[in-house]
Amino acid sequence: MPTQPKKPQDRAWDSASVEILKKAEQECIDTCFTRMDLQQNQCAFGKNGVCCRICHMGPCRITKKSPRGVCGADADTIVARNFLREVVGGTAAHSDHGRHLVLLLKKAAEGNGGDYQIKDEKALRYAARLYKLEENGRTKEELALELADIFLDEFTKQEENLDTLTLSPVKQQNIWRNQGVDPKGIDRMVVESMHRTHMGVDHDYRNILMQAFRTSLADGWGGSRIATMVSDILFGTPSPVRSAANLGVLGEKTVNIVVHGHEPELSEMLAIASQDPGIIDYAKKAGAEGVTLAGICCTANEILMRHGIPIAGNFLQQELAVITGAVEMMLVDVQCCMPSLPEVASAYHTEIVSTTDMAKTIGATHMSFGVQKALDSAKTMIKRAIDNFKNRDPNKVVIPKENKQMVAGFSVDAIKYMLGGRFRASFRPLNDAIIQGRIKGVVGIVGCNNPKTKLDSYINTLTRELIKNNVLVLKTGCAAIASAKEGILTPEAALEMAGQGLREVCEAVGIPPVLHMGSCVDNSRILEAGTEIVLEGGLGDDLSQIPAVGVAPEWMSEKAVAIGCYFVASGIDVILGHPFHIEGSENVIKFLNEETRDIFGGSFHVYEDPLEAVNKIMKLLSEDRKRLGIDKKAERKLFDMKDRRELDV
Ligand code: XCC
Ligand code: SF4
Repeated sequence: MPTQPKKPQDRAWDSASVEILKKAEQECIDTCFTRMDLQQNQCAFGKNGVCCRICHMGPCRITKKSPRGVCGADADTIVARNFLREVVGGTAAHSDHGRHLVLLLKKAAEGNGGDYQIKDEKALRYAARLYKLEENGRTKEELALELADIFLDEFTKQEENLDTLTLSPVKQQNIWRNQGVDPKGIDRMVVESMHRTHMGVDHDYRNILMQAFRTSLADGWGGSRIATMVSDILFGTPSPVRSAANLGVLGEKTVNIVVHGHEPELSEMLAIASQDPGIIDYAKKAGAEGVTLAGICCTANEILMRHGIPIAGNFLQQELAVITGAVEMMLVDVQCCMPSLPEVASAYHTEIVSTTDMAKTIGATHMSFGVQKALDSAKTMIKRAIDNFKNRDPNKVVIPKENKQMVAGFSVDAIKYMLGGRFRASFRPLNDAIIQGRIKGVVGIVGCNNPKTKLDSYINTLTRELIKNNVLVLKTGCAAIASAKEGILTPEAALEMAGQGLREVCEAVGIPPVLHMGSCVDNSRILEAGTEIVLEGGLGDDLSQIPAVGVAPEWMSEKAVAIGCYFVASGIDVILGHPFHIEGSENVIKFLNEETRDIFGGSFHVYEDPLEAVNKIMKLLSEDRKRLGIDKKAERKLFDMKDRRELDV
């Protein structure tokens, strides 16, 4: 463990972050990076998952000398219970976000949505068809209302399976049913898991871990999938859009407003309000050239995907954005917003504003954001930020130059359209490219940053190597932002960095080798893309058979744990850049990293070195390809492959 504090250049990959970290040092501002130094030698019991504080006979810690807690729970039980509770946290966060959107959809359908309307009727009708609603002759409001009620039922169902599960390949559903992990209502899964981890209930680590997978499925193929669908219906399905990323997007002469968090309701309105001529006028009267709206984390990804609003940074840059001294207001909603923000902001003129009653922070201004007068609320907030412009201290301002161009907005619909054109939108060209071996496989790189390792370093090293090896990369969340800052979310990047096969495909289609698919909940888009590949045919009949791998390189949140679990439960191998807090139980490790393979067709793998991860990924993809019979030999006999599949079915 290092005893010396790290140098800024050892903490972050991009020069903009390094520059601001130096500024923070000079101005003696604490950040998560310096606080991480103070947290060295983090608690080994917590790290190994063997601390139990589920009841008040404890807290109990498992050691060689005391291998059982007071109640008799051993390391396996304690580690598994702690793990399940993490999955519950992640599932609850994603799904509650989904619920908020469904409630908004319902209001909009009933005519009580204030400034919110059903923006994307095509997405609505597509969803209605997926859920087998009678469409003919019905208005979009009627359809939306029925759909909203179906979605709400997904949360409250008691004994029936989630309808949303049926959006997955049929074989996947059979696997889940046979393994007893098909989730019932989303809320029930969360509650049941809390019950099962109460003192004295479920003690069999395997049984507990299977519940973790079941709960995670209620996230990926439930709450998250619903969140994505409803966002698209309310705010529009993303399509390719140009934008820019990194701290350099902040304006020297404009009022800078940064949105941070996850739920798109407010940021959508801010995106609209920030373009309002009255607002721009107001900013000019305050001596600014206009308003720059930018984002951090997934709220940013939501408005990037739909409006091309630039990205100021990913998770570990939230404090750095404030330290530029150039941000008039940072609006936070839920998830991933550090409680340190008001403290950091107190050294500058930045006002931190919390916007939802379920998430308040000491030191932040609280401005409840009301749905009924959403646009007015957004304008009020922006005006307040403009009023704060005069307090900016030019002596404290450093805006790094760095800001890279990107193309984002790759919903599944957009990918289909890019691949096949308007009249024959389809995944066929992608499947063919995979079968021919021009693309070796598809890898989803997702998740956060973590100050335990250098910001973006693992993500960027891994991504570069994969595209060089002809792997098409799908990205979401802060991992996608890392690539945006790296400048590889552009079609031009394909020319420079991708291997020959991938380059040919990207050039023909006009897409970047790394596709930004959205926010954390939009990992459901990756599942959807995988399903499209299966349905298109020729690459197996469930997700475990297609050459695909998931990676969470620098993950930190409970949501990432849930995401990892639903990927594995969907048959997709998942590489972690650092392990879960499960090291205290050999049995739990073995179950998650090996036994799940026989159950679902995919398991977890831990690789702390990104290049070792690349080797493992290429090996996994090539095993998948062999099993499909599309290794070298089969490449020359494309059509035999199709015949073989028909025989298989
Ligand atoms: Fe949060 Fe979604 Fe992680 Fe980024 S990636 S740190 S969870 S913002 Ni989803
Ligand atoms: Fe200790 Fe058992 Fe209570 Fe956990 S549940 S704190 S192991 S007595």
